[in-house]
Amino acid sequence: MRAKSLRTWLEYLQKTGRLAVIDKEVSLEFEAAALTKKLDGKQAAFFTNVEDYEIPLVSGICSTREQFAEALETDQYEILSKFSRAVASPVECRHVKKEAAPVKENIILDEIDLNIFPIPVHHEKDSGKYITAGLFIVRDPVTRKQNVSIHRLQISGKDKLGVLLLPRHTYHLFKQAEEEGRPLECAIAIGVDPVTLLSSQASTPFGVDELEVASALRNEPLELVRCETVDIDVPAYAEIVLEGKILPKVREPEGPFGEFPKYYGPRGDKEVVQITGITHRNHPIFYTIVPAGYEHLLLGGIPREASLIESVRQTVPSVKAVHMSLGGTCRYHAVISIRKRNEGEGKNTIIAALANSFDIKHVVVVDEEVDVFNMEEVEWAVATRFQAEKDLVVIKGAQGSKLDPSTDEGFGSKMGFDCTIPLDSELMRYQRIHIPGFEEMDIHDYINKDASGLQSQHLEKEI
Ligand SMILES: Cc1cc2nc3c(=O)[nH]c(=O)nc-3n(C[C@H](O)[C@H](O)[C@H](O)COP(=O)(O)O)c2cc1C
Ligand SMILES: [Mn+2]
Repeated sequence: MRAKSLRTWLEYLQKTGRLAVIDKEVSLEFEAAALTKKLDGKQAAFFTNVEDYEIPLVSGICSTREQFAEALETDQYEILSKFSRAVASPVECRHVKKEAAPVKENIILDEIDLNIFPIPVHHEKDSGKYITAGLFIVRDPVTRKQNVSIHRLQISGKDKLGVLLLPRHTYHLFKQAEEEGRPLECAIAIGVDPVTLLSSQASTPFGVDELEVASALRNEPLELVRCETVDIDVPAYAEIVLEGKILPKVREPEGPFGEFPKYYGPRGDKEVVQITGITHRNHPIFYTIVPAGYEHLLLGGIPREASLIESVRQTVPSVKAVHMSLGGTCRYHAVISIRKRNEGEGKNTIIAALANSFDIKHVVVVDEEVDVFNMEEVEWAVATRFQAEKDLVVIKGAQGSKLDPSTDEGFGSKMGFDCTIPLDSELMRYQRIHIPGFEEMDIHDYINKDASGLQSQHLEKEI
């Protein structure tokens, strides 16, 4: 299995020429982030020589849709159905003893100092160093089910993190604990395989353990081990685990921080995590996600697409494909193709998509033969199959993303483009031009093998 652990995945990337090893010394302040961004969508960046640190830093381990498909051992078009099946049928994880868990090779319970790890500063106006790629694991004390998500974590002290908890599952469990005056125990697993990483982003009902989604996706139970100082189970093959608790009734300044829409999230008083222990593998690798990079966008986008196609299917069963595009930050823009059977289904698709998530702002609906992943095709459909006065849907005054600066704290408009062809249109009108034989043709069968170029009699002047 390629994606058994971060290490096996990095080996796979290296074998296939997609791991850029950088031995030149790099600074943690901006330089590592800048280099990762230069390689975005092409290669992962593995920094062996981060200023003052022995520990290497890696970023961009999955920065294309194809790479996520490879990690899931499927193809680009099957990712969503595979992901949805795993969310619908999670599989229990397997608990292993400490001796069988590499993450226990080193255990630090005294003199905790997060600065032993090469933690970068990513963007110009960030408040400082941030851990961006930790799986944040907590447990529901009633059901004992765990919950997993990713939260940006500001280094606020040697053993203290500032955390942004948007109102979803972790926040809900923390508020319950805080109302009873209790801290909420947590563990932060850094450096896991890309499948487990993607599972953390699943949109599930409250009560589903995202690590069990990972087990389902891996076709084998994920191995977990109990923490040292908290009642939490963590992936046994994680590079690093930070153990701690979110403190009740404590809020401290956090931010600003460069976020996925390519703007800064503001500074404000946020919850605080007190670190109580650290465990890590021998020769650990520190992993960071550069915010707004393709890796970050796709991690959010793929699980959102899986949820979107399921909910559109309830209204329009003939939905074929969905794409939350990179330019729309993989959150705000959805392109959806359908096989239209009844007039008006294009509009129903828009309504269903906007109802799926408050983040979705603009929806483009196309017929099934338009490739939703090819944005030139999508633009062509908007250009030639859309008339604003009848095909445009605008909804004023709805809730959207608070991180979209064009909204009023999230309050704003939604819009849908119905680019489907009217069912009663005459055939030739929307007949795409086509060259017979084009699809089957392999251009290499035609071009001269020896690339000597034009014959001299065809040149203006002899060279
Ligand atoms: C790199 C990255 C950083 C994220 N940062 C935050 C964050 O700071 N705060 C937050 O609430 N969600 C953040 N998210 C989104 C949550 O992890 C995601 O919505 C998750 O599915 C929520 O899980 P839950 O439904 O179990 O609460 C981030 C996601 C990624 C991929
Ligand atoms: Mn959850």
